[in-house]
Amino acid sequence: MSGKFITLEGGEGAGKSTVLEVVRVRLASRGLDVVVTREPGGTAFGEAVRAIVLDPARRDITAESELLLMFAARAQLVREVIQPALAAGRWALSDRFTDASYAYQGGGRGQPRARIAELEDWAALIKPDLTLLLDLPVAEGLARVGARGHADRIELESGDFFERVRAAYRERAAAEPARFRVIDASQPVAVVRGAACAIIDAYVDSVEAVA
Ligand code: Z5A
Repeated sequence: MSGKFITLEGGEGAGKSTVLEVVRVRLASRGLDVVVTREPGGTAFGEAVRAIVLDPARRDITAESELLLMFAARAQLVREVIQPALAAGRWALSDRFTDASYAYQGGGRGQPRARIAELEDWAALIKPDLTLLLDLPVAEGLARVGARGHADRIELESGDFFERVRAAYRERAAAEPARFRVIDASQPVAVVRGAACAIIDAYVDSVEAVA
């Protein structure tokens, strides 16, 4: 069976980190060899970019620079980690990918969709096979991350910014129903985890059925 690429997306505090581990374990229990990564990050170069873009002291970064930095990290991650994994028949699981650029830099910052699509074509190269979108009211997500007591550069944005991010994610999910599965992330953790496992089981079954 050839490797598949699965991504987790959602706004602040939606529970991606919480769900990531349960998805990884579920895939492994199906006998799949899984590479787990995150964005921005996942490579030495990408983690260096992450430190810059999330640094709350870097108030000077322009919307254009931010978009290019996200794709610089992504170009490296795809070529260094994801493509080699898929080529070897492994599965790749990423905490965020290009949909986050459409949501944050497109929806949040107002960067033109066509510009992001162009970058996607030549820098990202690949699209996820399956994307789990953890959807949560903005206020609830911000309350969850606010409990941490520290905010990164993007978390310092306004509620309006995160409403635009959420709307952009939901728009993308509606436009690509075959790839997206939307989970109501306001449900208790156990329910969200159960929903993620059911989606993964059904997806792996469907892949095995055509293999
Ligand atoms: N970004 C971008 O702008 N453009 C891009 O192209 C890419 C990324 C790829 C990455 O930061 C930032 O980069 C991100 C988008 C931007 N924006 N910011 N900031 P990150 O990876 O550090 O942050 P994050 O992706 O937003 O993750 P997060 O804030 O840590 O949230 P999360 O992983 O989705 O949630 P969590 O850590 O699993 O849960 C948060 C808390 O809620 C925690 O205490 C949990 O115990 C609790 N939780 C989780 N689920 C539940 C439920 N169901 N009920 C109650 N409580 C829950």
